[in-house]
Amino acid sequence: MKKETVMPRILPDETDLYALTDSRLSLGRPLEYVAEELLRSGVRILQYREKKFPASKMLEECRVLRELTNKYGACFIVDDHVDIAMLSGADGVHVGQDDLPVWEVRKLVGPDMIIGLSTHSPEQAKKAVKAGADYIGVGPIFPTRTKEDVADPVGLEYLEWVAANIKLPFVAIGGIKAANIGDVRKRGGYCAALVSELVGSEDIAAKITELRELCS
Ligand code: TZP
Ligand code: MG
Repeated sequence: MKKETVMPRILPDETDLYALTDSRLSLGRPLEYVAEELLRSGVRILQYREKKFPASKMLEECRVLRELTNKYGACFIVDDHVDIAMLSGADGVHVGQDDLPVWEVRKLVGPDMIIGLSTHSPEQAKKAVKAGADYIGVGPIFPTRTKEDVADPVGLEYLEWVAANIKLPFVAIGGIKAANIGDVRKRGGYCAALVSELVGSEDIAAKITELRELCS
């Protein structure tokens, strides 16, 4: 009989770095290479985030990332696309304020799949708890050029508020780099999500070591 692998359900309160993919910022390197560099350096949550690819290509890439994350025992999350998350066997899906509401996504994905929700204010964070999100994104903390139509930076104050008031696991995101990750940590952000600083780094393993040293 084929043995089923039961993947650990890793949430942002259990790990320090959350990496997101972005082919535009990966210095022309293939997705598999970038993902494997992140995973072998100890990233335990990897999110697939591509805004402009056809669905068929996204599904194909997500299946590759599902295999890779399984190999490293890491959690795999898909941005926006509930269907692709389900078809690729991802551990979770991450939605924004303008995507399908969390309670509707829950009807589709069932009780076990992780649902992450981006939030930009205390009101949205409180609503995320009621809606049944498993974790929230808190940001953008700093200005960023990675995301189109990005909300205004919320600053470290909102992060601090979430740390003090919200019981859900949360991840800080937006403009986080080696230069400011220490501030994020000091203001209550244990888990930091990064795009350009990780996938855009020439030496991803060295960047991860540097980020971790800055937080210790
Ligand atoms: N959500 C809020 S900001 C952001 C997302 C996906 C982009 C963060 O990218 P970077 O390069 O780490 O600033
Ligand atoms: Mg979205």
